[in-house]
Amino acid sequence: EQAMRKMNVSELLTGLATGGKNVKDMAGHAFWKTQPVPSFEELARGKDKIVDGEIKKIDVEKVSKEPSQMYPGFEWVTMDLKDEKQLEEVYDLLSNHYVEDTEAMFRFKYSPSFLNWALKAPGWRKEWHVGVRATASKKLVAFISGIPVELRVRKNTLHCSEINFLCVHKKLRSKRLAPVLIKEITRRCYVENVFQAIYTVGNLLPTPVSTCRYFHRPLNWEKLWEVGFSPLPQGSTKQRQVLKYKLPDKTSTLGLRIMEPKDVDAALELLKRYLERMDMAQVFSKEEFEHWMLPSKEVKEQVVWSYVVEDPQSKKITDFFSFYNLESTVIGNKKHDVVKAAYLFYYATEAAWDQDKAALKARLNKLMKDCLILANNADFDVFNALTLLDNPLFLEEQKFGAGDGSLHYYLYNYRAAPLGGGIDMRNRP
Ligand code: MYA
Repeated sequence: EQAMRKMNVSELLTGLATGGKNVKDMAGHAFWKTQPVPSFEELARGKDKIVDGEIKKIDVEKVSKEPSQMYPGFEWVTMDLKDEKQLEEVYDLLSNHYVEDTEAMFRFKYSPSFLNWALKAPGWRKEWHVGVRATASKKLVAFISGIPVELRVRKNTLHCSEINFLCVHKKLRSKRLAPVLIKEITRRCYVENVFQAIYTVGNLLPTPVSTCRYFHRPLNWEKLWEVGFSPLPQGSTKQRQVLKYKLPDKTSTLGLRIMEPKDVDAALELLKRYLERMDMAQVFSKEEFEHWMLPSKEVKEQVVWSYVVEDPQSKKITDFFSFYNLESTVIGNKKHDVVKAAYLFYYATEAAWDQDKAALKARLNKLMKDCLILANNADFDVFNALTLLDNPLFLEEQKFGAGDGSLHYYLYNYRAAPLGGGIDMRNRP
């Protein structure tokens, strides 16, 4: 009965069953129960009773100026990611020890170019790139990072940090190092007068403000089948599956082209208006928009792809979409080393203001079909998207299939009634 009650709470929270995985009550979370995050129980009492706002007032004077004690044999280090060697160390740690699927078939492989992009967003501070080294060998064994982000949650805009890339070497797992890293990055945020954070985790912890599900659209079905990602449905054949996912070579939207620096103002304006419809969204400055959407010319491998639609008559930018490149290592497969995945990033369309929802749906389907074609032509194997923004309007029609994974969205030191009206937050890892 206890388990049932917990299931109901998480279902209530997320609208999704957790399948009994990772379900513990607050008392079972020795670390999280000490942190300024809402408890499951609080939510179970009724979301109508929740008033959005800060959980704990932080007195910066009382925040320690020094890092907390580290376990014997290990030491804190602030990583300097401008130094290519140190960037490479973070890359090595993550490519061997970062997130895997539950069956350990795939592991995220963030390229150094990707890490540069994700960790050096405008306003980044090196103090928020926190590492742990083994004192004797100086080997990097753990990492956690933050970048600054302006986040609107309903009507309130928060100066947040976005916490990501928490990773502990496999040999040091289950030794309570993660809470030490989390407390240290928290301290480093507090001393900079940042008292809230956003983060996403695949596991259920106390307590998500929203939960999204992963959807996958095969591009190279045969390879996905060979690596064990896509099953062959009963009664189908390989040829039929390949045919099902076949895409044309050419896009069909009139005026669709690669986004250029001259489009930034118009595309940002469009995105800002579009995101106003969401309950939670990043508030982009121009500099941030350029950073996140315009591919850097300096990097070895391209990380982000952005396109606009320029109306041939009016010359107005009517639509915009983007996706990013994140490979996964295929663990122990003879034929393939990596799966090349494109992740849908931000998009916006004038059709969002059409009174008629069907018009939005039709427009998004047209745009996303072209987006899939472009990703396919860029040699991606699979196209991933979450159930956020207006994605549910095109996932099925564009032949996405529901994945096993969910992504929970969390706020630190901020209480908010569960978000139903759409969220923007990009597909963080
Ligand atoms: S999500 C990606 C996380 N990384 C991975 O999954 C990579 C592979 N796994 C690992 O490297 C380790 O398993 C990690 C845990 C490091 C994840 N978020 O040290 P432990 C809690 C939050 O014995 P380990 C991302 O990067 C766990 O519930 N808490 O465990 C966003 C337990 O606490 P409690 C987590 O397995 C990160 C305790 O830690 C996570 O050796 C956002 C166990 O510690 C997790 N992903 O190491 C972090 N995993 O007993 C929060 C486990 O209470 C940021 N735990 O249940 C909060 C905001 C901070 C800034 C605030 C500023 C104002």
